[in-house]
Amino acid sequence: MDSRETIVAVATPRGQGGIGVVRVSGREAGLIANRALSANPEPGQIKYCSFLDSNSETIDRGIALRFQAPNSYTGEDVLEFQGHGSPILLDLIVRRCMELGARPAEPGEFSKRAFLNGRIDLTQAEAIADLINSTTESAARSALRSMKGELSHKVEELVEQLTDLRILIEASIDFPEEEVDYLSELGVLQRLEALAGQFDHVQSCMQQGRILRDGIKVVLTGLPNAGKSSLLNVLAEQDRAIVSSLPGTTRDTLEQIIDLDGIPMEIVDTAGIRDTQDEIEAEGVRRAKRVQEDADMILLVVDDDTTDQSEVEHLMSSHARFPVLLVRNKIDLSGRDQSEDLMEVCISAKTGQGIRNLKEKIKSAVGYAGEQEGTFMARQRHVDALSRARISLDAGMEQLRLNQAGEMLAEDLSLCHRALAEITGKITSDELLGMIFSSFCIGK
Ligand SMILES: Nc1nc2c(ncn2[C@@H]2O[C@H](COP(=O)(O)OP(=O)(O)OP(=O)(O)O)[C@@H](O)[C@H]2O)c(=O)[nH]1
Ligand SMILES: [Mg+2]
Repeated sequence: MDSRETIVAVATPRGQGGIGVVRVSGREAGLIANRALSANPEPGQIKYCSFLDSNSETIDRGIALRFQAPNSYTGEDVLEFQGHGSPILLDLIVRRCMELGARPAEPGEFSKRAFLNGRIDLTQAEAIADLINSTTESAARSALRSMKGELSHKVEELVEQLTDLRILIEASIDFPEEEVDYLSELGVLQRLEALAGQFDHVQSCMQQGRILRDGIKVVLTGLPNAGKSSLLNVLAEQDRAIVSSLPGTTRDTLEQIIDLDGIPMEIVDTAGIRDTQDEIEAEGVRRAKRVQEDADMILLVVDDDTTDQSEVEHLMSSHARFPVLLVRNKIDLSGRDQSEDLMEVCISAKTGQGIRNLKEKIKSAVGYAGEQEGTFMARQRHVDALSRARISLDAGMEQLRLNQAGEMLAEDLSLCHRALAEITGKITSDELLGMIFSSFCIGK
């Protein structure tokens, strides 16, 4: 990608609509405005005018907006055509812009330029894509906070303190005889420990944000007739899956996404697990086992009225390698009360008893504390970089504690700093940028 080229794309979704927007960014934007508009707005102004083809025939009439570098979304000269939402007309406008020197934009290229021109940092660019893709209100609100820079701000605070400490430590290395005394006099270890505490805080905020962004996948499993499909229907608040008193009703896996207090939660209903001669049911059982592999959590549903404790324990142990929540269903028949066990919950899919409690236990099992003031959206990439930074910080503290090695400490803190800089994009690779921006939609 040559960042000096002028790019063009339709910025509104494909299809008919009231309005359609074509966006142009780059140094030819002014020239295109001159040639393709019946009246050229001043930068920062809007003008109602005709959009013209190469014969000066009108393609459409609408509003044109111009922004002058650096005061635009991309930081470059920008022109926007806001016409009617007809794919044919929008394509004609794009073609006209290409005749005048623009080329089609790649996915996310406008935002990539905004990043490269220093208009936004990397977490903000990512938050724009996350905002567009949000599936719950909480997720959208959190993405907006990240877009405004709250995630970067938290990381910047860590970077600032780290930088102060690095300066002190680097200075002490220049005077090796006094190094150790100097470091302890300044309370460097205590300050590093305090910083580690702040890392933990940011990490837990990020983890919340990541759950909001990525959602969670929960798989229902258990013996036939335990009430898995009934539970799916209760959680989905609709008659989604077939329920019957015949064991072996469900065969195909069935997915439904629900809003679990702000978390997009995908629930998967599966065939009841049993040995069977029925070829189709046996395939259902195989699929049920496969889908467990990439679940964040498994809800092991048992019929509390008919399943004895040894059977429950056997089922639990056969799922020991997964994060499992035991769901004792049909308590309207068994008469059991609530369970004290954190990883166990008593419900009735029939009466709805215990469902609220089940939702709370799922949230706490995946480590979600609910949307709070200041919850920002984050990605796995951020969580990973922060934990790498934390590992280097810990290693540095070990060097100081055990070996009194100031130079090794300085080296670890430099690695820590690098990992933090990756989050906001101060240090990036082309490969990473390619990965991030290619997942954007075209025109953003
Ligand atoms: N009394 C009572 N009956 C329930 C409850 N939950 C489910 N059932 C009944 O149990 C039977 C089996 O329910 P399903 O939801 O089809 O069970 P399943 O686990 O999906 O069964 P398979 O798909 O065959 O594996 C149905 O007759 C339901 O009406 C409950 O909480 N209380
Ligand atoms: Mg079923």
